Amino acid sequence: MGVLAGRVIVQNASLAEQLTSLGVAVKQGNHVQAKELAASLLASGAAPAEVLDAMVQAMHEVGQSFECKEIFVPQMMIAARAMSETLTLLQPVLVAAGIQPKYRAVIGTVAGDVHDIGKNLVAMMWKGAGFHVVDLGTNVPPAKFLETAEQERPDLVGLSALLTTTMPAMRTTIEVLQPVRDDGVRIVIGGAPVTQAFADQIGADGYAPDAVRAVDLVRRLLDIR
Ligand code: B1M
Repeated sequence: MGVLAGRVIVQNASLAEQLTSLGVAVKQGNHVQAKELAASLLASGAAPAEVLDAMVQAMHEVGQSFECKEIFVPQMMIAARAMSETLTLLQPVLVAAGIQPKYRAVIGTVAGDVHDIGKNLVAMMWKGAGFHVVDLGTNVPPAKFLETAEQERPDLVGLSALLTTTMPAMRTTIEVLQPVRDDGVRIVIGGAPVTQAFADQIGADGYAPDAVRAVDLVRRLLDIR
């Protein structure tokens, strides 16, 4: 691997080296390079899960650098953009492994919160698991969740929150969703500050710590074998 005019050049690199370069590109917020590397990795047969893991790890490190005040919001934003744009390449590959949607889900990031990378991953994994997913985006008011759930009649609604200050919006959203819960809609929650204890406290039907376990969770909840 060499660096030419600020660009990471990967020639005859091993899979591990390419994955490392992808992580570096995400951390640097180099979305062009990140997409090129992810496309090349997928074309050379890398497992989509490995490509995803490299980016998730990179974002984790971005968070640590932010906590240590080594980087600030703008750098965090460009890293997030690099990851989000690269995820669009992975999405069809992950979804291709799925089957015709038999189950339906609505997902969104709760009111006051604009973090969407983890939520997008969960949505993508649910699609990959064969769900039809309606993604409401970020900063979603409780009434919007209810309106969509009434229209879509999903099997489940997923709520994501990344800020401790927006966790209370999960409780409010669950309360507002009571009419559809009475009809059997399950509510699952997740996000970095969320825990199983919090999910129990606010009466969610389930909690998953990550996107992979979010698939296991909904399969279990809906008794999908
Ligand atoms: Co923000 N931010 N951010 N941020 N940001 C965090 C969350 C923070 C922990 C950083 C830090 O201080 N270390 C901190 C929160 C502290 C706290 O609440 N205790 C923080 C802060 C403070 C803020 C601002 C307030 C900063 C400011 O403006 N001063 C601001 C808030 C804006 C708002 O929402 N109102 C803000 C803004 C931003 C950006 C816009 C710059 C950007 C978001 C861009 C975007 O999402 N499009 C951003 C980012 C990128 C982060 C970090 C660095 C990375 C988040 C991320 O994408 N992680 C984050 C630090 C960190 O998490 N270490 C941080 C990767 C992603 C794959 O993981 O989202 O956890 P995650 O998702 C996981 C699991 O949580 C789980 O599965 C996912 C995949 O495995 N999961 C679910 C998520 N949702 C789920 C739902 C489920 C199940 C599982 O079921 C439905």
